[in-house]
Amino acid sequence: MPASLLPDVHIPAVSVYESVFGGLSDEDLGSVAIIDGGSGAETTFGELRAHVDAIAGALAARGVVLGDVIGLLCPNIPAFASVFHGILRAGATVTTINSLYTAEEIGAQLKDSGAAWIFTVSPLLAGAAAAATAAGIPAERVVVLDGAEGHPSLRDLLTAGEPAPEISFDPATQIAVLPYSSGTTGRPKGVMLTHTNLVANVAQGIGAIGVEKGERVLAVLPFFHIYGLTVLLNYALTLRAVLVTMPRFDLVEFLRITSEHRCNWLFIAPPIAVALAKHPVVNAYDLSSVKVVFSGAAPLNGALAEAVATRLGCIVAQGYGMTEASPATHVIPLARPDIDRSSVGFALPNTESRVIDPETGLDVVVPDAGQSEPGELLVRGPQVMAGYLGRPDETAATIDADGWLHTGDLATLDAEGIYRIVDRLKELIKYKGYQVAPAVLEAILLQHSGIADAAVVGADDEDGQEIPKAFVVLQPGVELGADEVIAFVAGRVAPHEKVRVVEFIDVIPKSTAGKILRRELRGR
Ligand code: AYL
Repeated sequence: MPASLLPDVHIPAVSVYESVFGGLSDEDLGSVAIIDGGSGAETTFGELRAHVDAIAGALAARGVVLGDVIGLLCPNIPAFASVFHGILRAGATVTTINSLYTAEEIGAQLKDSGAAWIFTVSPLLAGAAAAATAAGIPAERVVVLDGAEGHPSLRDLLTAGEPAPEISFDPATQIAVLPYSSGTTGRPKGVMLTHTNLVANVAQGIGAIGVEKGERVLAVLPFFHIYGLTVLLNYALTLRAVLVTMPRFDLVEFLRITSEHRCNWLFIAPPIAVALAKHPVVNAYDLSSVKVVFSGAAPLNGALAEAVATRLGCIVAQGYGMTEASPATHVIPLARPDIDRSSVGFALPNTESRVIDPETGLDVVVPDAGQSEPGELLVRGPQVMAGYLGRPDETAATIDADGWLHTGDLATLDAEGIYRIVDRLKELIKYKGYQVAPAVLEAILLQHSGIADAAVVGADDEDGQEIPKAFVVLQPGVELGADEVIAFVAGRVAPHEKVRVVEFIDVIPKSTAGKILRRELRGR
């Protein structure tokens, strides 16, 4: 059953700027687009668009041209929106960088993407500057939004007084963003998402769940990740909702901001659902404004979803997707409260979807009642990436000749057209909804002189959330504790990539071709 059951929507052939800001009415211009959750400072749509135009003008005047790549390393603050859209407006491509990354990780992304500039904030400048130096980016192209000696600031760009350039390009082929994802295997790769990919995913989302004009949307999920980027920065702003930004997750601050700013939509990842369902402090806040809690990025347990819905008296919905699909491909539509919350609902409008037997490549048989056998989920649609930057082989291994994106996730399908994600074929681990690439951690573990071999897989913590677990084979005669292994890795990676549990074993199970048998390790 490949075609979506939801009616197709029109996908405009326009740039992201045109799609988000093109149709602003006079009334929209004066209404609030973003509230800084910490300070309460407000930015109207008119101010936001003026900032976007000014940044585009300043960049063009400084030599930025169509197709240049610019790094953006910044937590969720209102200026992120101005900078992100300003760069796109100048015809350049944004490579969004995880703000928890180490200097080495930032440098690797800047180099791989060929970034010519980076935008950051002063608390992240040390890492950004080291990375920029490693990537050959001079200080005058390291913009520090809140200002720093020797660097341009946001104020400098906003007051440059240069008009936005007249840039024309084909939105179907022009790359808008280059987020990094490890996909089904290996290290993070640049995911080439075109303007049309992003515009399509917003239109498809509107065809399934509708945030209404003026509703308040809590923006705690990072804008640098494709979830925050598409659902918050593009989808919510296109619908003229109000983004309430939070630079980092802290439960009490999350509850305070939700309650004080009367937020209506909470877009979250499953670990926040655990806190909303279980933590006693939730009772101390008035969360009556919350209409929908929408979870994505990792599996949501059905009982957990029910517990959140009951405690908050709201709708809980779930979406599924991946960076390579801009990201959304499946969703539980708002109008279907009857659908099991542990499912990911239907394929989005304009999205074809299949479940195939990974051995035979044939579509699974969908029974009249109950679920099909699990198989690999394939999707095809206008939101699927153009490919991985500079990696034709990895692209071909992920998107087949007929345009189907092989997700590396195992799903079931029922006769009603509802999909359930039941497991993962690929090696990727999700920690709090963030990607953790086992290949990166395994390479670090092997740098330790006492470690002979290592494999990293996902394990469950006591709340049923996934955590990275390392299986380690020691060199003969070496004594090493789990804590030492954990500390060794922690000193070399971003906080979300830490190994959380270590098990020592005699040998890492491998196939005859030398591939780690991850399922076997996960099953232990
Ligand atoms: P990436 N259930 C189970 N696994 C999921 C789910 C889900 N609802 N969503 C994402 N994943 C896993 O690139 C799955 O393994 O994008 C998938 O291949 O960081 C991988 O995470 C992709 O991870 C939305 C809002 C999707 C958010 C998202 C999350 C995109 C995460 C649709 O509407």
